Amino acid sequence: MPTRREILVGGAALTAGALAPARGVGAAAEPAARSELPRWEATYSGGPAERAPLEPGLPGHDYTPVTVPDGAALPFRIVDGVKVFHLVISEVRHEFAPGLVATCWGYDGRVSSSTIEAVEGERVRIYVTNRLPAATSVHWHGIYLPNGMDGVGGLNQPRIRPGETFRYEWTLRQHGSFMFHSHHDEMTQFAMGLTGMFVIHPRTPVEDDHVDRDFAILLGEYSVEVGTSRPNPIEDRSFNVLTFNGKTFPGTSPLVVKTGDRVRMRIGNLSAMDHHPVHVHGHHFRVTATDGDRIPRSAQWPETSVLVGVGQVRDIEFVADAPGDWAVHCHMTHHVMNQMGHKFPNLIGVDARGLDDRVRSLLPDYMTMGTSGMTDGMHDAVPPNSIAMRGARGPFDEITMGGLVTVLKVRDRLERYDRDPGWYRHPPGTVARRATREELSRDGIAV
Ligand SMILES: [Cu+2]
Repeated sequence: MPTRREILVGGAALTAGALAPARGVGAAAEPAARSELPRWEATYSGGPAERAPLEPGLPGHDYTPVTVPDGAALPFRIVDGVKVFHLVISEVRHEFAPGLVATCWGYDGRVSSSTIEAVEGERVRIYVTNRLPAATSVHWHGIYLPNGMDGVGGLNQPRIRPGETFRYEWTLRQHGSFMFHSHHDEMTQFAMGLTGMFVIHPRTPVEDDHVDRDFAILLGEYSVEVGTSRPNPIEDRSFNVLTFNGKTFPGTSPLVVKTGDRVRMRIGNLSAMDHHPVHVHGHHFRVTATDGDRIPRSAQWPETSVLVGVGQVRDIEFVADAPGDWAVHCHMTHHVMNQMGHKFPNLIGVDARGLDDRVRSLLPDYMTMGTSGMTDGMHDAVPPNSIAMRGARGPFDEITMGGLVTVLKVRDRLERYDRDPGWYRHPPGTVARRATREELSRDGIAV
């Protein structure tokens, strides 16, 4: 029987005799040359695995590096025309936000914020050293490669035992936004932080692809119980530390751009259980690529929120033409909360004065949900090594979000991208404020 791929590759000529063997049924059934195939049929696996590699691409010359907020691209060296990386996996003391440090596992000393950056056509050799107390393996998510380099422990390779160094090597045959992650004891190792992004730049410019700011952002979620210092891998529902590149608001660095910049955000999601609709304020964007491929211009669609499912990448692009401080956040309200956001009795509308003191004699960490919601000074006192469930000082008042939140800072004048320009200064008369008695009277508003 022909495989699905053989049918696709064989095209219409084969469907006439679909029950016949794929080969040996005459010239009409010979697969067409790959270059003659329609786009989608030609790209299911990138073509023959062993293709002569091209010269390694260099940052600033062959590509403009991505910006990894709160993270970094992995260093490399070039040896005999091959780009060589060394990915060390180890325990990491990681700060999710000021006040919350946990012992996690990370790539290159970072939790969920290391990016491998390469160029289409070059050959990569990635040494993976395991300094964990547990075995692991690394899967290169969405990337065309020989089956034995795919990194699924047990299926494609032996597990990488503690102390061992494995070598992965293949030639990159595509470009786009991809990811890498552990594929051994996945539940535990994702929960501990073993995720990263893998960006492959195009060898030749792609039409309509140029951007001024190119951000790589990986979503994640952790469960760090108050009073503990390691993520809990058993958690499957109530994640209380949700992260952009391993940081949770207010620990996330802002995304700094100049007015008029073309901006790309490559948003990957390697959360354990949750899809995240990421919403960008102040701008509409186009969804321009997935980890499957760049979307033809005619098929890109406009959005204000992009749903990034677990195991998916979405590229979005827009022109940042609106100066200001614009929130960028997951639109799931429970994903814009930090620790302690999920275990409170609902006391909305209840007079709970004095309740905390009485319950704390039994449960020292007890805190009642505010009687008008979560904004009744709930961040003032938190147990050691924990962060408020939400809240950061803003320029006007407290910002009542935590978790999957960052700020897109669009500025007319900007000296440098790598420094927080501070809060936006609004033109006079453009900030919402308390209405005056005269205004209410003039417009017939009775309050
Ligand atoms: Cu979310």
